[in-house]
Amino acid sequence: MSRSAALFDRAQAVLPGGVNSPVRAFRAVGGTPFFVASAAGARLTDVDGRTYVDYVCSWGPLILGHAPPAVLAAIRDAAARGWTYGAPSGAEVELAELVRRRMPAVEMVRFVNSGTEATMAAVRVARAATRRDLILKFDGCYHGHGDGFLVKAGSGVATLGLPDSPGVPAGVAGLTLSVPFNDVAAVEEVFQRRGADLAAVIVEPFVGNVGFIPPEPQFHPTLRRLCDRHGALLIFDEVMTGFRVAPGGAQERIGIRPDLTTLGKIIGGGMPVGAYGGRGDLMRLVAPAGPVYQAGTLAGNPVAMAAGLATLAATATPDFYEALERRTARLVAGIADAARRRQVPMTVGHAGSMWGVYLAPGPVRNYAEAKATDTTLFASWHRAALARGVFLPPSAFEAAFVSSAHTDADIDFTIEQLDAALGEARAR
Ligand code: KE4
Repeated sequence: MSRSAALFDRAQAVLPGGVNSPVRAFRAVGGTPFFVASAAGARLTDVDGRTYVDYVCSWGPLILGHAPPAVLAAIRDAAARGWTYGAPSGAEVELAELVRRRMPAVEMVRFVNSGTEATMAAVRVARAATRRDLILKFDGCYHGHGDGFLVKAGSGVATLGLPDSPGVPAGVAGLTLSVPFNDVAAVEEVFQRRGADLAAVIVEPFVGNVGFIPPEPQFHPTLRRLCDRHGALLIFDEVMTGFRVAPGGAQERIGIRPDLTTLGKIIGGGMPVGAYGGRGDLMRLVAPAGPVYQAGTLAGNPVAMAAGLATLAATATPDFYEALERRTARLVAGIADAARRRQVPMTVGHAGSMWGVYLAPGPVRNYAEAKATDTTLFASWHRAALARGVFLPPSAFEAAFVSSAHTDADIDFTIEQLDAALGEARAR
């Protein structure tokens, strides 16, 4: 028995499903999840000594790869001065000012400890500001595990095929409407019927929780126009896309100014950080400036702030993003070429260094179309790729990432191994 298998046996006795986040359990792709011993750069090493080129990148935070020296030094330096004060520190102000410089629509920001907290708080602000209760989300989009978001959610909920989630009161789920992503007509219909009751629309600008689905050109401008017309607020959930798809996130890439933005992942560089922010008039509603309550013991802690500052400092130039996008484009093109040569129907896409692959002719424009892709072949391909030292997200309903630690040689190796793995998967 491998060390990973032995650890997984022990883990299942004390951790639900043996993991601390469902998608890590490999339920959608089969097999036993590997347990990590260490990670550096673009690679993970498991407890059995196997090494993998990593395209999960901790589900998005690690745009610089694992344990980048500059971020490690910043964490060490901050920790040596104490790692939580329960009182304000300068690093929180510096990171907030940096976020505002990179995302001007975020005039004011509050740090929390996860993307889930950020989206929960952002919706609370929107409901307080509009005095309305309804929110509109999109099928397959995942905004964390807050009760109101577990309605036709993506990521692990989609991966495990859960009918949303038990434990969410009907009264709460009933305040969340959901229509297909990219479906302008469906959005117009909801606004026509319920526009006066809508507090906010919350959307993943590029969807990363049902695989990778880019927005169609008219989609976000329509959301912006309808929100303005009906007095609803537009929330861009940029937990995954923020500082990933462009220096200023998806809102810069798409050219839309949301009223509120939620962030996470990259702004903590792998330490637990989430954030919500946006228009000053809205954020001044948040306690203690205003009456909307939200709080957090470890929010803005100095080590997480230091890791976020060091990470964003290393991604501060357009050249950084251009080089990352070029490398991702080469990877994605190489995978698509392999599929074409093997006559395997495949749809690939990327925005910046966020990318995804569906085993289907495509196009894949929404959750229903993503669900209709060949997830069985994907699972087989994932297993074959893993055996060849390439770690893809263990679900067809997740996006993958490239970091600045992935070299051209890593990309070449990956294309070669994924090509061979596709051949093996097809043959099964
Ligand atoms: P966290 O609470 O996991 O920090 O963030 C929730 C969240 C909110 N919004 C978006 C757009 C997100 O992608 C996420 C979390 N992403 C998933 C990956 N698909 C986290 C991975 C996991 O659940 O283990």
